Amino acid sequence: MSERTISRPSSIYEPPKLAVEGEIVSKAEIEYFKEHGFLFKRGLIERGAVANALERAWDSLIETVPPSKESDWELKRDDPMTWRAPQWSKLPPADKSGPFEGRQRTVAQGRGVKMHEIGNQQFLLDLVPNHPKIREIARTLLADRLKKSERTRGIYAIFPAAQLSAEEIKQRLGGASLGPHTDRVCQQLNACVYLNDVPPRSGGFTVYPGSHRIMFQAHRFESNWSPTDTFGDAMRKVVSTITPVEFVGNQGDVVFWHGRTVHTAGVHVGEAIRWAVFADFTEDREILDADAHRELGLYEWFKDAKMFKSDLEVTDDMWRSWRLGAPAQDR
Ligand SMILES: O=C(O)CCC(=O)C(=O)O
Ligand SMILES: [Fe+2]
Repeated sequence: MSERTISRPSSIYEPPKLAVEGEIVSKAEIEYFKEHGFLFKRGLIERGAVANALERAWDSLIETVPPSKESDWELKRDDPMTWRAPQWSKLPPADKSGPFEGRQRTVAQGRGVKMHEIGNQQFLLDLVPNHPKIREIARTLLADRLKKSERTRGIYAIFPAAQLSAEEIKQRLGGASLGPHTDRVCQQLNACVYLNDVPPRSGGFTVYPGSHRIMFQAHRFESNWSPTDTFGDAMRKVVSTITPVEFVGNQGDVVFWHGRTVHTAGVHVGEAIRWAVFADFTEDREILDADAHRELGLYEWFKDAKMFKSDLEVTDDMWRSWRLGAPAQDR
């Protein structure tokens, strides 16, 4: 798809002051979300709760992702010097059938680790999709009646590289390491929660502002994966014309983004691990079952983004399914 189009370099996101004291999402924030496709909310989750989740993320990593026996690399959670250039053992392949079909329970590839299997644990459900503030924001933006959350996608870590040469750093800052894409299945509203502080150029989640409007029009249906034959061109247009923004943030900050937004893991030339939880929100509508997803080649067990049984055709009005702060009884 787009992976081969080289991205423009990302810039660090500078959040405008749009929040209004006492309002969970201000009118200005709703307008901003419509225009740009995302909303960055600082300090949404209490640091203590996030710090506990981060400890559990480490426990899980150490338990499920062993270092390669062929290398002398050792990982120590309290020693950041050991975090660079991880060398993992090969993890069990994805199941060929059954509930975990098609995707490894944990994926450890180079510097990226995606711990999907723990994504349905209660502490993660409580921390992210069921967190009162996060849920309230998702309800205000998308729909008063959201699908009950069954899981998050899990915890996604990006490890620091070995010492990079000046040339390698230059290339990465130039956009060479970015992998812009959109997600499939059923895309309405997503969230990325930082489990640790994420300084500049340290793997911060990165989005292409306004790309949701372009990519929305490159689908047949509003939310279900349904790319039209303009999809590739739309992607190339986004990646070649929009400067992506990287979210620098703190533990407990949250990025909400429209499901059609083009995004990527950010440039990482830093020294720390980027720890984040990704979650999906959809309206509470009738959905296809697991086998129907398999038949469509869209069985992604680690996402709470199931295809709607029937979806609306794309029109010029991309917001007709969205609440966008309207009174709940109007929907
Ligand atoms: O880890 C990240 O920052 C991005 C992950 C992502 O976009 C994905 O897994 O679809
Ligand atoms: Fe993605």
